[in-house]
Amino acid sequence: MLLVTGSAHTYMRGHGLLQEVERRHGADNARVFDPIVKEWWQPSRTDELPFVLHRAWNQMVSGRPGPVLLDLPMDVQADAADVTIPDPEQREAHNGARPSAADIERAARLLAEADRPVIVAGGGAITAEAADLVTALAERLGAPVATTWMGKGAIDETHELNAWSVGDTASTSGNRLAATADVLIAVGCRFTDWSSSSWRRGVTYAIPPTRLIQIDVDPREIGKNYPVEVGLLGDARAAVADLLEALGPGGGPTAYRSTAYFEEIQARKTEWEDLKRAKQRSAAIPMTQARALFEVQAATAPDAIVVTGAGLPQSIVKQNWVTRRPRTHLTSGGFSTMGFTLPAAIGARLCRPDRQVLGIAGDGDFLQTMQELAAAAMLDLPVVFVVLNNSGWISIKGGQTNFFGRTAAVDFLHRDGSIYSPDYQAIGAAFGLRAEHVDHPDAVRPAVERALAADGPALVAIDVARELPDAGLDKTGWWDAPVPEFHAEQHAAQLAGRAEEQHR
Ligand SMILES: Cc1ncc(C[n+]2csc(CCOP(=O)(O)OP(=O)(O)O)c2C)c(N)n1
Ligand SMILES: [Mg+2]
Repeated sequence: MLLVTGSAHTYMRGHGLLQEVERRHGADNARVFDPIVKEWWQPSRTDELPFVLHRAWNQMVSGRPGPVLLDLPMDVQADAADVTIPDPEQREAHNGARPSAADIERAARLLAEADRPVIVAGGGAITAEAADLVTALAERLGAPVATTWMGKGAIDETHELNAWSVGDTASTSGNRLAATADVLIAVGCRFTDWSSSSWRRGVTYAIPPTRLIQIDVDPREIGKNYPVEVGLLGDARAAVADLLEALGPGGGPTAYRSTAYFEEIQARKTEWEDLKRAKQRSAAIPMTQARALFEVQAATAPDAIVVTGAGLPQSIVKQNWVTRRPRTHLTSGGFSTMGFTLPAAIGARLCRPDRQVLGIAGDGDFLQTMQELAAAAMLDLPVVFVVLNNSGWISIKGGQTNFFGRTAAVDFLHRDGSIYSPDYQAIGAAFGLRAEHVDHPDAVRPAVERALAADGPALVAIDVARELPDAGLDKTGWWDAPVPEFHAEQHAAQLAGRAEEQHR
């Protein structure tokens, strides 16, 4: 993303202009973005722009792609200049980096000798458009593919080698298979705490003894959290293509389906699918979020784009939504930002007007950016906003209960203790959306079908459970959150887990 912001006139910097941040340096607004952009520019002259723009473009799209910022002083915007526009052909990096042939050879040998290979696909596999090759590698090796939060969609989740996700709110199958792999090949993932169960040995991974082949385009990721046997620095698509070539022909369903390993993969998957079915098919009222999502998905096309931001909906979508294609599961991932869902869903539909787009938000997430409904209404944009209403920040309530044994300030309540909820159907209608309210699981699917058929912005507000266990999700791993000493039991459990972490 190229962000363009307006800035103080160059000849007035530091004087305290309207909206200028100038405590430590004049026209300093750009530094607010400094930690989250790849690079930023603040040209002082209009004729600098061609030079700055080709650098900004290159930085934005190359290596690990990311946001860049152009902070443009008002006079630089207003001035005219005679410039020569550079030829992009002469300025852009066209080919992604490729790992060395020697490293590819070593990695291929390791994989060919592996008894229990596992592929972990992260967001990098999707960004590099490597999903089809990741699947081909899985089929060549008979290796299950486990995905991180950002990697969901790197393999069709109905594929027999899909092992579901890794980490704390993920899957038992992904964790068990990844933790018992002899060779693990990571494709564009950072091994974050959430997807690695805070690196506790044997929960999601055990590296070592598992031997790690790590593909990443960013050198600072190689070996960052786990030691590598082979680090493959380069574009994920190029690296996986080279590995496939080095491995040569062979493998495929006829070879892997007859192995004991394949049988075990299927057994692990069945265990997980049985476990999650309890909440997914639950008849409880108010309904579980997993049941609500199961019904929502039943109403949508296989290539529908689903967007989530934070809280339980974000994790429950990760666990329950069956993602068939890359770039159809959009999540704020490990930043887990409330308020992400609505604007991101609007952006998704603007980019892909040919797709169904559903923004699935908790009531807390929804309340942070619900004014964006006005944008959807003004653009008459067919997006379905699903509000999973549990009258509170119930994910935080779950965390407080688990870690501290008590809760505080997480329920939306009146002063007399009764539950408070805005009328979300009325909010949708007030903004001009087609809006419905649903409180029975059987009513979800038809309501979403009607919302999709409306071919304009629509909202479906669904009452979901707010009491555990129906309100919660299936925890599958471990997360290290320090617990105060005065909660003796939880404190001891946390220290015991911490003693097993592998992240130095
Ligand atoms: C901007 C922002 N503020 C605070 C948080 C911390 N936080 C994470 S989930 C959550 C509650 C989310 O509530 P809701 O969207 O209603 O989902 P629920 O867990 O209740 O289903 C909070 C406060 C956050 N992730 N992002
Ligand atoms: Mg909520």
